[in-house]
Amino acid sequence: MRQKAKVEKYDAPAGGWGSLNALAHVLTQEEVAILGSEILLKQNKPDGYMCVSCSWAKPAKPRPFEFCENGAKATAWEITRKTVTPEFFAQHTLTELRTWSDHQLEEQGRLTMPMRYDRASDKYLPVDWDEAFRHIGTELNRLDPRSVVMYTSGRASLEASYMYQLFGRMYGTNNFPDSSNMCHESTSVALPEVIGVPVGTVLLQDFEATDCIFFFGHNTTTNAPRMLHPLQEAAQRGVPIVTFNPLRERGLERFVNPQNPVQMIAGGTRISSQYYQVRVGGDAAAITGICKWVIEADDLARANGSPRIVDAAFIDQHTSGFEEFAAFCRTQGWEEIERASGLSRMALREAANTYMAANAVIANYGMGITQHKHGVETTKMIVNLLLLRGNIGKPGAGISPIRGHSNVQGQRTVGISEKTKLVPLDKLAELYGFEPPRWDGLSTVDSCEGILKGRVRGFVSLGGNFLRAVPERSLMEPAWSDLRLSVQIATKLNRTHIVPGEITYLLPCLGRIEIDRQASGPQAVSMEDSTACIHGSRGQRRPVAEQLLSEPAVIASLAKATLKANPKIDWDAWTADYSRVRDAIEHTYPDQFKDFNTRMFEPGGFPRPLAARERKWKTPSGKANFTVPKSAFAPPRESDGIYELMTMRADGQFNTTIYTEDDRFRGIKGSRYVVFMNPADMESDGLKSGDTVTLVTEADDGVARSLSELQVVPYGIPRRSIAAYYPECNVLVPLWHYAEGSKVPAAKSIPVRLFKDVPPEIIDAGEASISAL
Ligand SMILES: Nc1nc2c(c(=O)[nH]1)N[C@H]1C(S)=C(S)[C@@H](COP(=O)(O)OP(=O)(O)OC[C@H]3O[C@@H](n4cnc5c(=O)[nH]c(N)nc54)[C@H](O)[C@@H]3O)O[C@H]1N2
Ligand SMILES: Nc1nc2c(c(=O)[nH]1)N[C@H]1C(S)=C(S)[C@@H](COP(=O)(O)OP(=O)(O)OC[C@H]3O[C@@H](n4cnc5c(=O)[nH]c(N)nc54)[C@H](O)[C@@H]3O)O[C@H]1N2
Ligand SMILES: [Mo]
Repeated sequence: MRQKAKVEKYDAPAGGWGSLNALAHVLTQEEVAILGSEILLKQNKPDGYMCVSCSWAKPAKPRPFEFCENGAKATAWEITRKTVTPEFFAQHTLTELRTWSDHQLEEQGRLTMPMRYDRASDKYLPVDWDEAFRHIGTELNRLDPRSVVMYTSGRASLEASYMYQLFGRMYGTNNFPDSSNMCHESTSVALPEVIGVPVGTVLLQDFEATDCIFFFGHNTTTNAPRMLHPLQEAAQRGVPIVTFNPLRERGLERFVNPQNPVQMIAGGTRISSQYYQVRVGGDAAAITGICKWVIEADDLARANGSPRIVDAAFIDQHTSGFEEFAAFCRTQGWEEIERASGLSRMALREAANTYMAANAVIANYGMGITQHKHGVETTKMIVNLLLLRGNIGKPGAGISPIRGHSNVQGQRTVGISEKTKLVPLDKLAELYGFEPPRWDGLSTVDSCEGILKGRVRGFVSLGGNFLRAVPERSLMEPAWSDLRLSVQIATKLNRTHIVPGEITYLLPCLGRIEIDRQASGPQAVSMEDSTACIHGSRGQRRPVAEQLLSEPAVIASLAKATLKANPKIDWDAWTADYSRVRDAIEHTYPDQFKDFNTRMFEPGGFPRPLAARERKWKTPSGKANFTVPKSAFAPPRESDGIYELMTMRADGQFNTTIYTEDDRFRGIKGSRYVVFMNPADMESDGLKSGDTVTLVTEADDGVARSLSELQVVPYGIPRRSIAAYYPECNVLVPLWHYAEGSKVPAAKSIPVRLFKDVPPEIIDAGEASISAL
């Protein structure tokens, strides 16, 4: 039996005292005293370290405390003094550890020694670093580089990422999937086609100049809390904030800055001025409705000879495809739009009026847009909306994908990509005198498929928790054990580490907050935030264990152990002094990283040049492109008993890292095994609050996917939409259920059926096959 969750209505604003209490809880748990210590004062400051939690921009003039509750939690989690030692591994077999929860595993503290899996005892045994590198190098050389995957989670620095991709390409592979493949890849595919850049165009100062903010599918309260500051400032100036989200997310309603005593007493600021509970997956339809109102108003203005509503000069000079898009909007029926979006035409008209009244509009979005079957098209719909009134490439306006991990955007910038067209292969060939592979590598979904089919034989992971983050858990875990080689470079113990392949190494590394001392002295690293600004970061804390190596040092050693010597690369010199790696990055990307070493500590970071910010469109047409969606209108499947399940994060987690079992702002305490449901749906299914149900994925591919004992929580969510937590629900996601064009798993709308009494044969079919491993 699972522990029951306590469900309480959360009425307080986001931030405020609750924030400080929740933080104090994690700090006590991690046995670190960081409140009031120097360490948090250094977070996100030009002379400090860049937070390891989210990727939100860091202002040039930081607040005295430029951190949030969740950033502080992430810091405490990383610099905890709890450690996992060889004695710990001597006490526990991996079979035993596989019965532990994600929280229990990471809670043990920081990894301290390189370890190798020993099949005879089913335990990890300590190993010498040199011996580990030598053995891994030998094994890599036995494998076909095409069968080896080199995964990156989004935390590694620009320096580590650049070295990693270079190592991999010299070894002979382009198999560089990363966490972005499960995250904003829909953005990276959509934006180049329509505006000619793969990333967002806004800068922090645009939030000061904007007069309207649209917000789609992001839980800012929990996942980018520092962003609530610019939003709050905008709201205080009277800027309308128009939010589309199936759930009423607390911080998008009211926010109190916990560091401001006056606000703590006054009860905070409203954030959203208009809040639309769109149906899960209904954004493309909602945006079509808004655009339809804009086009109709513009048609009327044209007929009357009044000033145009759309920015006709911008559209003429800068865009293509407007007429086709306008015709598409005119022909869409209101009934279909209402059904698909779950919003009334009058609600959409209200949103359109707010949009039309503004001169400079920013559109933000997160996983609620990208992790859908039509995530790429819906991203393009957001661009259509902005283009109508010239809202790209002018102050106070632009598109703002809110990225996930703290350097996930930057890794793609410096060559972590499975797509060869995104990597300057000729340049790498010229600089380092080798012939890089020219074939496209495997994305995350492709890698999973390769593992399932036995084509992938080796897996090297620079951070992350691949097995827990990917779909199709019940098939992936058993298949993973067939890998010949698994190499995990990590800070904390997680599920992926305890499902061994034939040869398995667990290599512990420094975290970003730790002082990274090399031959030339303490090193700095750098990252790129969500607004494409590059920041330097210096570790502040003494490393938790002596044997830890930095990520660049681990990568350099692996490269030396695997590759033939190359006179054009001195891996030792790069490890000794990371500024040389930055020089190499600058040589590879001279336009993007001009004077990298001298600019990396500029307050606020230095912005990479982005053509779209200057209204230069590096698209095939040379214009910004309006596009007509081909398939974005999925009608709700109301009649056949199917629910659309979205999987999302709670306040007490960072991805697969579970700090606590609570989700404070949604009023959940003590268990993550809950499912949020519309009370009317509960009634029609004969369910009461607190009943437990089983979810079974609707698919006829012969794979049993189910998760049972989920506690029903009545919640304000559109009918036929339900919500539950990632990663627990990953057992329900079919591998083939992904965004068209980007292959981002469609984790936000999984078709499921819901059972109160479950036939015994399907009870936890998914989990059963995992424990049978
Ligand atoms: N503290 C903390 N910070 C984090 C993370 C973390 O786990 N914890 N993770 C980091 C990472 S890697 C990422 S990618 C980001 C993720 O940050 P988010 O993008 O906020 O991701 P989710 O928690 O999955 O929440 C998705 C949001 O979209 C809404 N949503 C779901 N479906 C739809 C839909 O169809 N339409 C609309 N309009 N909305 C929808 C949900 O209600 C929810 O508010 O956060 C990053 N920051
Ligand atoms: N169903 C469903 N699935 C999802 C999502 C969803 O919303 N729903 N979201 C997707 C998204 S957006 C993402 S980004 C992925 C996340 O997937 P990943 O990025 O693979 O997972 P994380 O949980 O962030 O990885 C946590 C682990 O990283 C390691 N780590 C932490 N810091 C460091 C470091 O500095 N160096 C190294 N080497 N290791 C470190 C620790 O060992 C920790 O256990 O999950 C995806 N999966
Ligand atoms: Mo992410």
